[in-house]
Amino acid sequence: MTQSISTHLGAFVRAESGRSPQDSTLREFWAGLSADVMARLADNWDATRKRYAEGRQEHYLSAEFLEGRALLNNLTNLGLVDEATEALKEYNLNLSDVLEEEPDAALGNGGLGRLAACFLDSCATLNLPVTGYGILYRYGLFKQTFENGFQSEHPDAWMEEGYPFVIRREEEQRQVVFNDMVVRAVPYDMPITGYNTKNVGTLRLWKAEPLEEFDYDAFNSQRFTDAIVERERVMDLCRVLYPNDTTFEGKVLRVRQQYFFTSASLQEMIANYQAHHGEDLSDFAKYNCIQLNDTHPVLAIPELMRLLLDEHGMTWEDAWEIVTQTFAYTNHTVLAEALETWQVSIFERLFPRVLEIVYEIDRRFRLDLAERGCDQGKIDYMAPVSGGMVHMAWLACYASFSINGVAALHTEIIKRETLHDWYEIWPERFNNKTNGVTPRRWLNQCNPRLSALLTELAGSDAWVSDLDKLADLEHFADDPKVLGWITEIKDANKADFAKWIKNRQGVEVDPTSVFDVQIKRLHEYKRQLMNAIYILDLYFRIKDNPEANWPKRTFIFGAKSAPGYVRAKGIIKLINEIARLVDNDPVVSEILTVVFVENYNVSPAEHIIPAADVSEQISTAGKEASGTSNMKFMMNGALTLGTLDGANVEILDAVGEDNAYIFGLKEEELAAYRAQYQPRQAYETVPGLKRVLDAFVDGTLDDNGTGMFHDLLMSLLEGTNWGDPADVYFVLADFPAYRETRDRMALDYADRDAWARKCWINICRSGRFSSDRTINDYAREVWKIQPEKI
Ligand code: GPU
Repeated sequence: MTQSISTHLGAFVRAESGRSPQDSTLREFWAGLSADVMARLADNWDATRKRYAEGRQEHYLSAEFLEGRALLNNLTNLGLVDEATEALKEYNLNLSDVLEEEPDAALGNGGLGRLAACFLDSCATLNLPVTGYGILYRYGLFKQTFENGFQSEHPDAWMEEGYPFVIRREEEQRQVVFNDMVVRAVPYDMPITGYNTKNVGTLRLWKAEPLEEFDYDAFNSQRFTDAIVERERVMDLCRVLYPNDTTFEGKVLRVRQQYFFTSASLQEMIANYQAHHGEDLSDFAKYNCIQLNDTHPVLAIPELMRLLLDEHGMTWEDAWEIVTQTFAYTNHTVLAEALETWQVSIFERLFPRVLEIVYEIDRRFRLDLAERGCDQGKIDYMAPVSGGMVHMAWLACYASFSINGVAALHTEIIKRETLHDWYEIWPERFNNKTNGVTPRRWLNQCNPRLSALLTELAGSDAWVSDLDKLADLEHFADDPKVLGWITEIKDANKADFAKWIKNRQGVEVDPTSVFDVQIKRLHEYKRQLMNAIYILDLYFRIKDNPEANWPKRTFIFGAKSAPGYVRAKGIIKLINEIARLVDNDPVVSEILTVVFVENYNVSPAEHIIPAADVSEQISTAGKEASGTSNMKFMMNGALTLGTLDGANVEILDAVGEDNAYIFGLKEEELAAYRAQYQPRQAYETVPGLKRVLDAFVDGTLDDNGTGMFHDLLMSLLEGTNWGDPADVYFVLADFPAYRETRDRMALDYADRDAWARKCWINICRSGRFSSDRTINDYAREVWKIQPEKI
């Protein structure tokens, strides 16, 4: 199709609305325009799929893909933004209004799911034969509202009104067999377009459906409920994304989900192999590589064994050889509470044959280690099955040829601690792949002003698919004219944000204030609480001395808490109460504003990040495996205020100490610090701290009688009765350094040229944090795949 969008838009909209375009809604225009885009990419998509099916491929298995919106991404990749803008003008519509109609595909919790989405974007752009496999959740991550400052959760029926970017492929369905049910796995494919390429990759999301639509016998004999009960039991499987980020919950439905999508995906890989390379599966690993995105898809390991043994008649030795050459495992956290361990009894109930295979892997593992001279204690610790539990990470480490962490520091920690015993035996399996983010969505699309400047200065848009090119622009850091433009662009982005948030939440923010942002899941280790304590302390300092020359600041938060994570919910309420306290104070509200963006998600992030001045990356050293918002901020010219944790370490290495604000205890200092740490002493002696913490409970802030704020205070001062020490995450220990650094940063902002210079250096040195760099590293060092340009 080479005709312009305006030729067909009316017809596509009519097909959606059953009305004339003049009478159609914005939503119907969105659907119509999206349908046009799908029509335009169809042939290339098909050609790409066929091409990839023939050669060596990589399969990215992930329980989460946090895609966000698709239309602007696809319009940009197809070079259709201007045409779409013009076509909509004929109906007196704005492209941006139409784009805002699209729901976010929030099939992920946070960093891990968004990373998977960035990776697919890079694979498409780099023409790499990679397919993503996941689950078509009917309900994505819950929608968050604040009710009197408390988080409440609502279902996110993101595709209930129709979603044009997935195609149901009925004819490619599989069957997944559980002990107590057999389900159909129906694939829904989402096209993944790339920048400056015709290749279109695929995200395949499986949906569970009953074998028979309906039990007609039951229905005909008037037992209507019976007829639908079984159907609903199957549909339950894909109903909802588990809303936990970096915590494990041993729910039966969750393990069902994991087995469901891994089994369906493997069956397809085998069928595809046989269609192209013959019945004999000996060369399976020559043509297929599978990346396990954390342990969520690790059931693929015993399931591939089962398929090779039981369905394809292979010997154990041959099957194991294939399995151990196929899988690569990425670890995304060192937090103990995230490690998935399933009760043997659950496996027994759902898939006894898979359990049998896991036991056999375990038996051979134990023999293997005994032969290597390991003692019984070590063998018991490392074994895939122990204490009535299946340890998914241990299984992954034993069967995978590659084990990687997601930032240099993180990889060192898993080698030294989390996975040390495996590292001792198989050091060659371990490697680092520092995360990255796609510069298409996170710079080119979300920050058109800055992108236009980069393209103009560079003389082309080649940087969009080769972010290292920005390094050539660094010399403009000494050009006062360019520094002026950088400041103007940031100010315009901040004015846009102010309009957006006013419209969304009714909050007024001053675009001339410093925009200081922390957006990420709510977790104690990420230390939103330390940020809140700073703001409350600043509030009191301003009250003490209102005449001093306080820089104007806007503190922006975005965060969802897992619904069952009570303390995280307490922190949300606390921040909302501080926002209210500040807002109600006639003096302080002239200087400070606190905004908690409701229902933080991918598309809000696209409004927030281009407007940020300060990027809060303040996790306890050693706890944030990588972080990825830190990279998005850097690319958009926000300066990092951070600890030496995760990828912050590498950001600092890239930009140098003059261009980042680093503070706090280092990972290697924490153990010794803990031995003598007395949070109560900090509370008594650090100036201002007692006043702030007392305000949690003395009536200054109101938790509506829930006791939440008291619990927060106790977590800092007393520890908990289940054995955690006080202030596990060193909030009070790092607070003085944080306050000093953050104060200094706010003052530095006044010199806009000096500030802009730092921003520019951050932007120009962000090349290594493009997910293109990450994916090229995986492709070369782990997946051993080559570009296949159609
Ligand atoms: N991460 Br495990 C998640 O978002 N969810 C998880 O379940 C696990 C890890 C995050 C890490 O916390 C973050 O540091 C990292 O940048 C991200 O994965 C991608 O690797």
